[in-house]
Amino acid sequence: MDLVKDLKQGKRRAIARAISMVENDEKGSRDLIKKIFKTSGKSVTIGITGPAGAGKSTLINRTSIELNKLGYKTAVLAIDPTSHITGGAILGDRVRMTESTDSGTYIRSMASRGATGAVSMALRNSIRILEYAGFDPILVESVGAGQTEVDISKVVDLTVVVFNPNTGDNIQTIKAGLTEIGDIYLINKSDLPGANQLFDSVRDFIGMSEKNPTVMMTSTKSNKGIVEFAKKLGELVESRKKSKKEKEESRLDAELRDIILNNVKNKVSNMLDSSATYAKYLKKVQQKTLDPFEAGDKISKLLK
Ligand SMILES: Nc1nc2c(ncn2[C@@H]2O[C@H](COP(=O)(O)OP(=O)(O)O)[C@@H](O)[C@H]2O)c(=O)[nH]1
Ligand SMILES: [Mg+2]
Repeated sequence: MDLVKDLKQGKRRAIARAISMVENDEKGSRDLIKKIFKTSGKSVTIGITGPAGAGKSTLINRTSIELNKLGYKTAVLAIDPTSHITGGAILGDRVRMTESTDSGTYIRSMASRGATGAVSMALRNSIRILEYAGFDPILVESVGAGQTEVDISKVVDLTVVVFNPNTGDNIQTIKAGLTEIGDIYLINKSDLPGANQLFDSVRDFIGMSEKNPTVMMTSTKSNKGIVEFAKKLGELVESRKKSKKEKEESRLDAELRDIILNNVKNKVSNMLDSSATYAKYLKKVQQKTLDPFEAGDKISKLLK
């Protein structure tokens, strides 16, 4: 099987295989990236973020159908922080998202296990794989936005923050720095009471942001606002395409630094494991005859 050739043809099994490879940092995954890297960095990526249960998966399902009607070929990566605990969330997402799979969207759940660095590495490379397979834009679903979890806003070109009425802490969450990240703020579940009020509060608050983001209301239940949302996304995708090159350059800078720092960290860690000097200073710190700062400085100076 020629994985690269199959990927180029958009074969789903090849895409699934390739993403698993980069996700697990398997042997062969670096070789794969080497082969597909050259043409990468052109597809626009859209992060859809917000609290669990906000309706992100349902919304993405509907929106991707509308985007495809506009002529796009959409793929979805769902980063699921709960998947390693229950495994159920992945299935839930898959079930809800099958509809859009039928309409040509590729959907994949990714576990967010491991260090943050490992997640963003897997994410960057999964995006490259989907791009090579012909997808543009690529939607990334993640739980978060100022809460905890994975911060995808540094990896994607556009960020959509999803809120719901009736959850009480929304405005607090927005005030906690959210104005910085959103290009679109969506009040989803607009069929529920309190939606108009939340829309007004978000709009008032967002009004102070330099980015001048859009605030919209959607309901997947009563099928309102989805077409408008997809249209707005389409416009933003086109405008982001123009600045994609500079963005890609600064991302590659960040990625290369990440890789080097990680390599150096591992290297130094291995050195310390077998260093007699380190063992000697550690003993002194443990006996409290030397403080950790002084010991740390002394050891660091000896490292080459
Ligand atoms: N009332 C209402 N419920 C919705 C709407 N969109 C999604 N839901 C429901 O909200 C729950 C969570 O949806 P899901 O898409 O899994 O949210 P996610 O965790 O943000 O991905 C599901 O039970 C959906 O059926 C909506 O517009 N209105
Ligand atoms: Mg979801």
